[in-house]
Amino acid sequence: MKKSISVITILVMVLSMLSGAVFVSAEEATPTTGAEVMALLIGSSNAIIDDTMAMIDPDNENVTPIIVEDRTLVPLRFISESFGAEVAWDGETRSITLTLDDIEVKMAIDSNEYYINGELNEMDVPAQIIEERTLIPLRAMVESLGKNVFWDSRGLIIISTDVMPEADEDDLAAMIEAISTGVMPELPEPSEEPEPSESPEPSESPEPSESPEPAVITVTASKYEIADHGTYLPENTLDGDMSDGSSWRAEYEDESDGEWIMFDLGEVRDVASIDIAFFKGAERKYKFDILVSVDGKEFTAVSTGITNSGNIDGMETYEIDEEGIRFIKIVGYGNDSPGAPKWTNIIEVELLFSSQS
Ligand SMILES: [Ca+2]
Repeated sequence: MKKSISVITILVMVLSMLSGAVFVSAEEATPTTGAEVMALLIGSSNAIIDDTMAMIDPDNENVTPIIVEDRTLVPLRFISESFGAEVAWDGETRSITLTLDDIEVKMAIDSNEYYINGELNEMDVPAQIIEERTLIPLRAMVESLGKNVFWDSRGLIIISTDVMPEADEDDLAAMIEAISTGVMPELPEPSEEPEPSESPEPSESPEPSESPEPAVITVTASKYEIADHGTYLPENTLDGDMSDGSSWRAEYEDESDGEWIMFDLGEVRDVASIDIAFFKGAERKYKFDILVSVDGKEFTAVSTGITNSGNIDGMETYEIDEEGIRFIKIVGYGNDSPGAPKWTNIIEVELLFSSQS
């Protein structure tokens, strides 16, 4: 079955929308392996990274960008790591070293001074710890990373590797709404290449009526891992790549509370089942729930406390059999391996629809 993945990233959205906006253009952007663009909102614990919704701190919804002394402060580690930077903390001197490509930035808590490659710079307000996280002024953040920034008076902040053109008021409002609610906006389906009609033998292989082409599926998660060895984004579960590194993974920190990944079908559909391939599925049994929702707010449990077989590397099918749903959420509670018991690690997911809906 052909994959239908949301290829409209927020980057595209941003590129097509910003106009007449206020810009601070930092130094020429440096290429990185991290995100291209991020959107944040003052007072919100959500952030959009490329086309994925994430929480700044999944354990603490009080970690948000805030205004202090008329200056916007933003969470240093979350933003830095999302853009591929490394952040080192020295507890003794309460200082931070941020490394991105050939940039090295040094700063200290409660100090207004910071150094970009040894050159002294000054922040309007000092780096400070709030809710156990380091926050620094937005301008110092983007200048440290060599990024561009856009903001508006409603508290929307967009940090981008590329310079951002043209803004549309409706799109800005949609982004603010998305970050406020934690639900990605519905985006139009990208214009697809027409199916090749070259085949000399027509209707040789009729499409199974079981799986009509879905609308754009978008995926979000409670959290995900960015590490030196890989970036385990939720959209890795929809990329058709079954290799180990192409997975979403998240570690939960509280027994009572799993980590989730959620698929938004973009429209209400009848869902027959979901195929899930777990990392090391032939060795590990992962415990998880499957929930569904019409509106993305009220969820109904389809299965709770189930596991994969623990002896199959590859897709296994789980019944859903729900009509008229739009959101499918998998909540993971880790697995039975002694080495990494708190991790949920999903390589690939495929949804099967029961009828044209
Ligand atoms: Ca994958």
